[in-house]
Amino acid sequence: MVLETKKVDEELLEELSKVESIGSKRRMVAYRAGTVVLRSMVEDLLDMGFEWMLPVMLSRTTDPLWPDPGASIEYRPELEIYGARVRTMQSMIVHKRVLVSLGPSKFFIISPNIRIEKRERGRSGWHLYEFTQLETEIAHATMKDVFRVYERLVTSAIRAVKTELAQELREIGRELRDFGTPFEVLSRRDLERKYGAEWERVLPLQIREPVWVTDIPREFYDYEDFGSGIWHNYDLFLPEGYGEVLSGAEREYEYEKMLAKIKRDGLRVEDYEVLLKLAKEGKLKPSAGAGLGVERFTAYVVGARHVAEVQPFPRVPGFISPL
Ligand code: ASN
Repeated sequence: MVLETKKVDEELLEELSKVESIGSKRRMVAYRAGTVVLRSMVEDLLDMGFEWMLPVMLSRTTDPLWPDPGASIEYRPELEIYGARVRTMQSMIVHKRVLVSLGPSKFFIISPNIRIEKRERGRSGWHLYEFTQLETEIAHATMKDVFRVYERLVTSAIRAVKTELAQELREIGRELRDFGTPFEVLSRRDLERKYGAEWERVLPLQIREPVWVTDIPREFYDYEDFGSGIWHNYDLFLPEGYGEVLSGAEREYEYEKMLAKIKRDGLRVEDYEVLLKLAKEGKLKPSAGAGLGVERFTAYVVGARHVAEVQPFPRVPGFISPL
C-alpha cells in the first residue's frame, strides 16, 4: 500500500488531475462506498441519539491547528466580509465546544475543512487541502465513550460495504477485513520508545487491526493533566500502511488553565474570547468528541492508492485541478 510510506507516483497524480478519470471504475466504486459509509454512520449516530447539526465554513475563529506534530499548514486563508475578518474553517472544534455547552448535549456534524498543507504533502497519499470530517461531541463524556461510538461506526460501515458492495470490491481487487472490538489502546510514549520519532509512519505498517493511540501533546483544547503530564486525547490508526483516520479528545473547560495554554502556545487570546468567557462563567461543559476523516476512511475501505481517489474533484496539496 502507498500512503506516508512510499512516494506517490507522478502518473497517479496526473491521472487524478484529469476530468476524464472522474468516471473510472475505481472512482465509481469509491463514490458508492462513500455513500454506503456515510449512510451507515449517520444511521448509527441517529440510532444512538445524536442530533444532526449542519456545518459553518467562515468564522472569526477556527481551529489553530497549532501546536500539532501532525500539522503542516503553509497558509491560513482570511477574507473580509461585511467589514469583518473571517477565516476558512480548519475544524469546527471551537464551535463544537460552544454548541455542546449551550445546545444539544450530543451531536454530529459532517463538516468540510480547508487546510492548506505544504505542497510536499501531496505525495504522502494521505493529505488533502479540502476534506470532510464526521465530527461528534458529547457533553460530560470520557474518551472510552468516544471509543465505543467510533468502534461501532467503523465496524458497521465496513460490514455494510462488504455486504452491499461485494461484487464491486471483487472487481477492483479489494479484500476488506472485518475488525474485532474493542480496538487496542496504545500510548504514544510507548510507541516512541518502540519505534522512535517515526512511530506514526511505522505503526500503520505493523498493525492488523485499528488501534487507538493516546497522550499526544497538541492544541490547547485537548485535556492535559498538569499533574502527570498525560494528555487525555487520541488518534485512531488504520492498518495496511494507511494511518491516522481520526483525532479527538476529552476537553479543557477551566478558564485559568485554558488561558495559560493559549498563551503558552503563542496564540491570540482574542480569537478564543467566546470560549474563554463561557469558561470564566462556568458554562463551558466538560465534553469529549472526535472527527473522522471521511475521505480517508473511504480510501481505506476501497484500498485507494491516494486518498484523493475518492474525491470526484481531487484536492491534492500543491495541485490545483481544473475543477
Ligand atoms: N476534529 C478534531 C477533534 O474533535 C480536531 C481537529 O480536527 N483538529 O478533536
